[in-house]
Amino acid sequence: TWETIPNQYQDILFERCDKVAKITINRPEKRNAFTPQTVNEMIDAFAQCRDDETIGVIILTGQGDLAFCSGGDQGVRGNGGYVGSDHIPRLNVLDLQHLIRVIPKPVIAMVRGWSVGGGNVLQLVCDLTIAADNAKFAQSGPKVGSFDGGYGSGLLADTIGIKRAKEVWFTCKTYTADEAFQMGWINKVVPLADVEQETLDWCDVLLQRSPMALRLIKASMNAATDGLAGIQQLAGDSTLLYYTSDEAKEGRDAFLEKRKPNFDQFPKFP
Ligand code: 1HA
Repeated sequence: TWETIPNQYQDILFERCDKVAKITINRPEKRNAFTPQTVNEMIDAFAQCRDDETIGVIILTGQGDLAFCSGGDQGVRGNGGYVGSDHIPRLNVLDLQHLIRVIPKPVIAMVRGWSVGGGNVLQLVCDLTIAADNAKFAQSGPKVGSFDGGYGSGLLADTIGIKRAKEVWFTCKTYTADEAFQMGWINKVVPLADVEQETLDWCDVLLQRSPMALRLIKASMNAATDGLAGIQQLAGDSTLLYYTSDEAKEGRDAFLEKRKPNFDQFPKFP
């Protein structure tokens, strides 16, 4: 059973079940389209999950059976981006995509119904995707006057191949869950009624694995695609591990004690 994590969010639900957090876009009347506010709330919730040592896996999903997410809310699209109460046009979902890439815990998209446009890119940047058999996948940008040439294109090409990625974007056609599975776009398709249990079963498996190993595999697999920013993430993980070593502590302690560090005592592995 899910318990609500205390929050002031308006557009999302934020819940946990033991070590699993669930972030649910809660605008079903708009097929879970996002506004800058929705995105800011998701960024805040993901950041909380990142800091919370007791959370091991994060599920991203949409409220109801009809949609995971239909992308940017076209009703608040102004000139230059999506506009919130501060009247500033934003494409802040790009910040959320990046956060999902670098958060050092597995993120699983649980997809029911439509996964479209910027919503489908969110699904793509998640580490794993479990879909219900009613899921439908599409990029709609060239139909509605938009495109995502970042992760939405490059990571899609890495995921399903260049020819398929161009087909998806050029035609804007819709793919069934089974078709998406065949293309290597998603990890698993199950009957709608089983999708949450299936997702939780995957979470249970991941929670039995070494969190540091999962962290390093995620960073390693993202590094090439993300270029120097990806190397930064992976290198930051090396720094983290190095800081836990006696060798690194010797450097810090010698500085604080105003003496020369003695690094000779440490092994030089081949
Ligand atoms: O490309 C980007 C970006 C690129 C770079 C950087 C940032 C980006 C940020 C965002 C995006 C984008 O997301 S562009 C793509 C925007 N999304 C779409 O083009 C999908 C538009 N929606 C649909 O094609 C369809 O609604 C649907 C396939 C998701 C569902 O169809 P269905 O089941 O027939 O329902 P429908 O009647 O169309 O929709 C139900 C209600 O939800 C409608 O409102 P109502 O008439 O009841 O008042 C509908 O207008 C609303 N709705 C659905 N999607 C959106 C939406 N309202 C606003 N924005 C939506 N995206």
